[in-house]
Amino acid sequence: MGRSSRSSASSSLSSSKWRYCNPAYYLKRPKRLALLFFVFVCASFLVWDRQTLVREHEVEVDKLSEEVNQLKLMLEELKSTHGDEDSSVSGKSKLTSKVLPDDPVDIHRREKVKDAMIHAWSSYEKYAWGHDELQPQTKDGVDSFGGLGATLIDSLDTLYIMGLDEQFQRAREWVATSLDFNKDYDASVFETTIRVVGGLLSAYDLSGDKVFLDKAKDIADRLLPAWDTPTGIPYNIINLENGNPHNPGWTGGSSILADSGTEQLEFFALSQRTGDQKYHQKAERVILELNKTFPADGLLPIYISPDSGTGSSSTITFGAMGDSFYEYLLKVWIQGNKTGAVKLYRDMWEKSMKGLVSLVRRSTPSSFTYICEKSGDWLTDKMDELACFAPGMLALGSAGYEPAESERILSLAEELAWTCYNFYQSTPTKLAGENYFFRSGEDMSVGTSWNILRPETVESLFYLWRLTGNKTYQEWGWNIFQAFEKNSRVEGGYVGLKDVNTGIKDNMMQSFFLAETLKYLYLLFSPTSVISLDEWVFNTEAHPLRIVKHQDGQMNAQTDDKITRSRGRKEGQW
Ligand code: DMJ
Repeated sequence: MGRSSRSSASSSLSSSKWRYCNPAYYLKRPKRLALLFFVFVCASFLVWDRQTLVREHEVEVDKLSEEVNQLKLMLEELKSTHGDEDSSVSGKSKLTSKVLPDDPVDIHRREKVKDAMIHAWSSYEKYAWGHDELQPQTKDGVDSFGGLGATLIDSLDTLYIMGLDEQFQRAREWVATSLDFNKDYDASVFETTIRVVGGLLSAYDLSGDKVFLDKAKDIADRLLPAWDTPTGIPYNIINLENGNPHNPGWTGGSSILADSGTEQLEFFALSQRTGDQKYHQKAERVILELNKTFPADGLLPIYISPDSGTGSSSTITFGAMGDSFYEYLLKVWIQGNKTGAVKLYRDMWEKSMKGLVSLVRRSTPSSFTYICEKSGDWLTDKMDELACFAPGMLALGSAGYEPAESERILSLAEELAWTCYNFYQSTPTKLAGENYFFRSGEDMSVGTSWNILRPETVESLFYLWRLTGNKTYQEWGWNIFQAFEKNSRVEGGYVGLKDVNTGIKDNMMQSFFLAETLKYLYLLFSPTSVISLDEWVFNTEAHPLRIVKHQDGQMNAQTDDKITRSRGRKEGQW
């Protein structure tokens, strides 16, 4: 092909490329014009549609960010009114009564306490499931309370409060399917009431699950024959299968004061929740009987005759065998909404506090305040760690006095708490012994030197912190917790110490370590709205029982339905 023919072919190709831009091309071809128009309309619609969508999204995004801002403001407002709450506590909102803000240190500390609970509980699950208590060194279970799953029941509410839901559910299943009270076992009426009845009622109040109430009723019914005595003051031991009651041989036939006067909270609560008054009547009769001969100083000896209702010449103490009788006088008054119906309890308690004040002495040289024990007219300068519940009790009851007295009682509570804290600080392990002697010029010296993971001091620190807002009590509690971590934590759980001076360990994880010690420590670092003291009263094993608000302010039995409504679980409250 020659040069001229190649050039004419290329010019015709180029003209065919540009012909689509020439309007005349389309005028001659109407179908193509229509197609072009259609493509143009579609493209324009697409662009318009995208732009509208973008505009709509922008409006939506603006609206949402405005809502986010409003929610942030509401959250801030809620935080400043109620204190910030850790949703991991249970994933539920809680009633609030006091304004004490949460802070990062508290959050960190309660997580550490929760870790401790997880360690204690999972060790129990692994090595002692269904038994009363775990022996962490030998990694096995022991049935110290007749095989009623004491640790499991004692732990229910702690698990619930800490938001350990899976663990709680596993324990709930065991209660529903394996807990059997029909045992040929001579049980302590006191221990069974405070741990088992109290633990089940608390689990019921928190979860609303009726299985706990049914079981509480079952065991309480088995305990009831213990009150069938001439005075209504109970025998302290009963066979769970055949209902035969008796007192321990070593009391010489007497009933023990604390064992006989520490069932009122649980039995009153049970009557309220079942509508059956019999529990209330049995427990109240004890107090009415003791009130007949109640002395002006409100102090009773630890041995009481169930036949005559009078005390024998035995020790008066706020420690072992006396302690929780005094505690329950105050707490029944709180449980009963502080009304006329329960005024007797407050009056008796105030008398007893006069008695307590008469037993108070100060050590030399450091002026530690302590509560003596009394035998006849003789005072012994000895105080049990068990009596360290008293600072908390005094603080809790101080509000019912006129202002000047209230201040005096609160300040006594604070002095006693300082002494109890020093029971811990004065030993090489920083854990308290079982009791202390105060000798002139020597301040405190440990007597019985074991530590069995008891809760009383941290219990008092919890009340004092709640009621005064003084963070010093949290610091003291944290120091005690660290000493437990250092000395008592072992691979298989937590153990007590045979001797707080040497740190030699024992082989027992007491159920009250999970029920009380860890619970009070956790609450010490939680917002005050978590188990508010306006809504709950703790039994002596630290099981919170909901205070039922009565319309008429009376302590009458309520139906289950009324309780459920007053519990307010539907609103997700505690
Ligand atoms: C618990 O069982 C109760 O707190 C009781 O009132 C006293 N003893 C233990 C804890 O130390």
